[in-house]
Parts: sequence; C-alpha cells; structure tokens
Amino acid sequence: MKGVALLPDTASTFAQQVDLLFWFLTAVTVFFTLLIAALVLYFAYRYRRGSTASRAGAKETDLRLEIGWSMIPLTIGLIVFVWAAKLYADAYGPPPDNALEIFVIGKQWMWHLQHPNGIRENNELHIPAGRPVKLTMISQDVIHSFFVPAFRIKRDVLPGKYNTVWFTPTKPGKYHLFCAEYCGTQHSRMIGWVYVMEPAEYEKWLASGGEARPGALASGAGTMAGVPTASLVQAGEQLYKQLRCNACHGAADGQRGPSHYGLFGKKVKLRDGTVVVADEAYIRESILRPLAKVVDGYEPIMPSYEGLLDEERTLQLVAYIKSLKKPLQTAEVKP
Ligand code: HEC
Ligand SMILES: [Cu+2]
Repeated sequence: MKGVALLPDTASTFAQQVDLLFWFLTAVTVFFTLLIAALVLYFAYRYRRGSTASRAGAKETDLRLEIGWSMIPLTIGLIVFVWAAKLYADAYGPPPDNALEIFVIGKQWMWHLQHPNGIRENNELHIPAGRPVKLTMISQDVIHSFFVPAFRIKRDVLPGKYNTVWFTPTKPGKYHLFCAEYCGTQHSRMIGWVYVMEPAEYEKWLASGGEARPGALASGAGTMAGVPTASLVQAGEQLYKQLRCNACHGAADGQRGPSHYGLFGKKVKLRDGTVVVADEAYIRESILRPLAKVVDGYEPIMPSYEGLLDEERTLQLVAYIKSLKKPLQTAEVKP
C-alpha cells in the first residue's frame, strides 16, 4: 500500500468525471462549512454578553437574506443533480457502438466472464485500454453486484434479467473487482482482478487464447486456461442444432415459428397487439418462457427451455441469434 489512498485509482473515463463531481461537492461543502463556522465565531464574539457593539436597528426579518439562503443552495443542489444525473445516464445508458461486449455470469461465489471469441475467464477479466467495454450481466442464483472501484462502476447482477453497464478503461494496470451485494457465506471471496492491457498486448493475449497474460502467475486461482475452442456464436449454433430449434425456426418466416434472421434489434408485434424491441432480454425470455410474449401470427407451441439451460448456454443461444443478420446467407440454416 502506498500510504493512505484518499481515492481508489482513477482508471476509466467515468472515474475522471465522477471524481470531478466528487471534488466539486467537497469544495462546496468545505467552503460553506468554513464560511458558516467563521460567521458563527465572529458573531458570537462581537455580540457576546457585555460587549459594546451596537444592537440598534436589528431587524426581525430580511427578505433579501431569506431569498438568498433559499436560492443559493437550491441552485447548487440543482447543478449537482443535473451533473450527477447526466453521469448516471451515460454510465447506465447504451454504450457506444464500437464497444467490446463481455458477458458476465455471477454465481455463488465467483465471476464467470466470457469474451465474444469464446475465451472464458474466472474472477479475471482482460480488456484493452482506450476502448469502451460493455458488460451484459446475469446471475445464476442470487443478486450479486459487479463493482470495480477504479472504474467507478457498480451494477447489480440479477437472476432472470440481463443488466448492462459500460466504461472505457484509460490506464493499463490491475484493478480490484468486488461483489458488492451480500450473497451468502463466501460473499467476501467473490472477488477478482481486471487487467487493463495496452491494445497490442491485448491482441497478443487474445491470439494466445488467454495464456500470455500478465498476472497469470500472480493469482493462482485464475482462468479456465482460455479454452478458445468455440466462439460464443459457434457454441450457440451447435446448441441450436442440438436442441433442434431449427425444427420450427428456419431461414424465413412462415414455418412453425418465426425466422431469427434479422431478429435482433427488430420491433416484434405480439399477439396482444403490443410491440417490443427484440433485445437480449427479449430473446432470453422467448427461449425460457415462450408464453410470456407470443409473436403475432404464430401459435404458442414453443416448448419452454426453462430449467434445461443454464445461463451460460442461454447466453450462447442469445449470441447466436444476435449474429443472424438480415440478408440471409442460404445454406446457413438447414431445416
Ligand atoms: C415446436 C416448435 C418450436 C421449437 C422447437 C422452438 N421454437 Fe422458438 N418459437 C416457436 C414459435 C411458434 C414462436 C412464436 C410464438 C411465440 O412467441 O411463442 C417462437 C418464438 C421464438 C422466439 C421469439 C422470436 C421472435 O420473432 O420474436 C425466439 C427467440 C425463439 N423462439 C427461440 C427458440 C430457440 C432458441 C429454440 C431452441 C432452443 C426454439 N425457439 C425452439 C416455435 C418453436
Ligand atoms: Cu456475490
């Protein structure tokens, strides 16, 4: 430890912005604390019992003073509110398009992280500096919370629902990852490291399947040694065939079920007349609980896969369906 750390490392673009807000709040607080304390002392001294200071013309009320001490704090409060709300909306809103997408599964008591190319890591995450990273997170059991103080991001990881958060790491280094939601006996062990690497180094790491990683020795309990056997999408495709999803879902609509080509991001009309956007959460729900939202024009005949698929395999299916782009390449889906 290097002395007493006032703040954790500042290692993402949010961290810089959050710190600015933090220092602004601190400055405002210090300023008014000193001002008020000085006035209290000054008046206590000046008008102490027995002092000769004149008390003539003392007023009961002063409208300007009252407006002042209402409006100034209100203005400062609103500035802080708008500033903080903007930061919050940035961090928890949609990420930039070029974001690197990482899937996170929390389970008692570890973090399971999955790169798009299939590399999996446990309690370790390797990412390049300077590029936005989007985390799509879900829990296999109870509520967890993904917390990296150096990035100033913390987001609940819930069972049954994808939550996302994004950030842009700025500084290569090794940063603590915590679970910030009490999740059972070994909650305190649900920790790990985020390695931010120079982009070139990261490419090397990816190419080596997650072997050439700094810190590989430092932390004994590490990755499942890469395993870049199948990319997420390929794993999903295999599973899709294995589960015979294509018995009902073909290359075009009009089979027993709708086609999945071009589904991701599309507006889907449902039986009850409502329209939903097909995002990750919708696709996941459609697989696990097909009856929750039935597509208009189709019979509710799809079997539920709830209980048959764990979150990892569900993610693979979601990733595969996401990858099916509109202009369909024939022969990709064999009925
Ligand atoms: C017995 C036929 C059948 C099988 C097998 C089947 N589905 Fe479906 N699926 C349907 C039908 C019919 C619908 C439309 C009605 C609905 O929403 O329930 C549908 C809807 C969907 C949707 C929503 C599509 C949209 O356009 O909004 C997704 C996603 C989906 N299925 C994925 C899968 C996956 C993944 C599998 C394999 C694990 C699978 N389905 C297996 C019949 C099937
Ligand atoms: Cu936890």
